[in-house]
Amino acid sequence: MLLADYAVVGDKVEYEVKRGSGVITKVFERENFISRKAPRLKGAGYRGERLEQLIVSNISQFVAVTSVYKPFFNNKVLDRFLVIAESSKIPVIIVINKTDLDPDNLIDEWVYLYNKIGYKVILTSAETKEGTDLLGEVLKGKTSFLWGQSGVGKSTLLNTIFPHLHLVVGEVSKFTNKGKHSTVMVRMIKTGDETYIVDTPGVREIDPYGLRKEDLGHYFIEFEPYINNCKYNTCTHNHEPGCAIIEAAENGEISADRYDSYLRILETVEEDIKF
Ligand SMILES: Nc1nc2c(ncn2[C@@H]2O[C@H](COP(=O)(O)OP(=O)(O)OP(=O)(O)O)[C@@H](O)[C@H]2O)c(=O)[nH]1
Ligand SMILES: [Mg+2]
Ligand SMILES: [Zn+2]
Repeated sequence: MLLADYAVVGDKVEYEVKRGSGVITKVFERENFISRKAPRLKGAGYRGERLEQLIVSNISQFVAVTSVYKPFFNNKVLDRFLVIAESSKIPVIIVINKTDLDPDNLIDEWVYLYNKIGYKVILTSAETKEGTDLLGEVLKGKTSFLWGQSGVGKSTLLNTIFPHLHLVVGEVSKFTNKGKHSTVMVRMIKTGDETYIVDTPGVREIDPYGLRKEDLGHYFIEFEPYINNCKYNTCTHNHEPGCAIIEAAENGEISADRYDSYLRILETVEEDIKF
């Protein structure tokens, strides 16, 4: 079920103002949009299919923000963001923030992997300002949507690049290493000529919406050259004999971490979506 009949940040709309209050009368067709499965309500039992939750529309790039530490870099979460971006056909770049907390550059292994697959990775530190000029350049002239877990530093990075913004930022818990959800709503802000940024609240749960299991492999972009070599054209690259993806994962051509992410997302697709 598509919950598309309400306006989201990024929509172009017509509205009427009557006695000081505005009413949206029309939402124009969206060039693109990002959505996910609506999170389960805390305490609510599992009840059938989860609805689609629209997050933002009409963006030119998706900036998946992560951090090396506080919270720890989580490749599984990042891979979910990448799947959402790919399935929405929106260009995505990866930001890994807080490099100041990684003196031994342990993150380089991941940077190498994502670069090899074909993603642009920008290493940043709002503390030392590493990479922030470069990120500023990448944002220029675009409408960029920043998404990531709470506490990775989305708002801090934006404040560093655009000091006049004064976005609220929050501490990361010493006990759990998790952010405290300082940003509470999705907001699009104009920061210059033709430059818009969308700051968002950190996400806890991130399940792509509306994927078919036989399509998921196409959203892992490095799987693409192998997919046609699978024996069955409905292959879900899970258990099927003659699967070229499984073979490539076994011989190291496809990273074991990425293949594992694939299997985990596949499980959630199978669990919820019934066509
Ligand atoms: N050491 C270090 N700390 C940082 C860096 N960037 C942000 N922080 C800190 O991380 C904490 C969380 O930053 P926020 O900007 O609020 O994170 P956010 O991603 O916007 O979090 P939500 O709004 O909750 O989603 C703050 O205490 C920041 O000072 C960095 O590059 N290095
Ligand atoms: Mg924030
Ligand atoms: Zn296969």
